[in-house]
Amino acid sequence: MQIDILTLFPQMFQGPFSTGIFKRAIDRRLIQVNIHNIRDYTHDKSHTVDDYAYGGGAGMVLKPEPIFEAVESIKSDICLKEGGSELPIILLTPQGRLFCQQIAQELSRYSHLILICGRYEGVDERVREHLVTDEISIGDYVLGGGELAAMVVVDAVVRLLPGVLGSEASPLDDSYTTGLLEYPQYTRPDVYRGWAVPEVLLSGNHAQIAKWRHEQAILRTLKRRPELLDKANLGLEERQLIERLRKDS
Ligand code: 6GU
Repeated sequence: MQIDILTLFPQMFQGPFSTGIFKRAIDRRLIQVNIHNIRDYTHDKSHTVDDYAYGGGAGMVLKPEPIFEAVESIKSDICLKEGGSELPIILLTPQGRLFCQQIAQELSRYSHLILICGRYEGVDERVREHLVTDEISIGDYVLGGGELAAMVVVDAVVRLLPGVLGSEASPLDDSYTTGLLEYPQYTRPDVYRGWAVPEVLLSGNHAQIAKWRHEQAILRTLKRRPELLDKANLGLEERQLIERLRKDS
């Protein structure tokens, strides 16, 4: 997958993309990440990227020209390489659709993504109307800019790509893929400060362990995020278990 990110702060991406699964995925050529400075697509002497809002009010608005030109330049490179495949152009903004695991899965199916990081008080509306194909928000709070949101989106998408995680960890078992929060995990020592690991996990009985973990996942989801259970993919037995747990509590 090729990911092009447009930003006014390219240096923000240096840390995350040079460590951990990103670095591994880049080194193994599973992803190619290009960071573009929007300022490089200005033509005036002072490299102006923003301007006052028409109609007045505090705060600057990102100008349309450098953003259009940056996207068009990236698009023409991509078209030369592989023709007319569908190319999402995503604006990161608090006004976008709320990011979730399902959107991560949807985005992981494309061979290219273009992400535009909004800044300041806003982006000229013509960028929204005539350039971007999608707008994403990562939650109901306001960040200084779309950069951290872009990193969140890229992290969630990249770990779904084949070969990015080691074979030992499957993204199919994740919370939010199963629709349930994860069960409690333990490692050695089996007793720490008098707190023992649940017996069943030491039993070697894999069927019992799987059953315990599944029940714990349901219990934890019921306690912490009950609204997830309505959407989770559960069978009759599991629904009955939930009903019993709900009555007991
Ligand atoms: Cl994508 N951008 C900004 N500036 N704030 C946000 C956000 C994005 N998602 C949640 N808050």
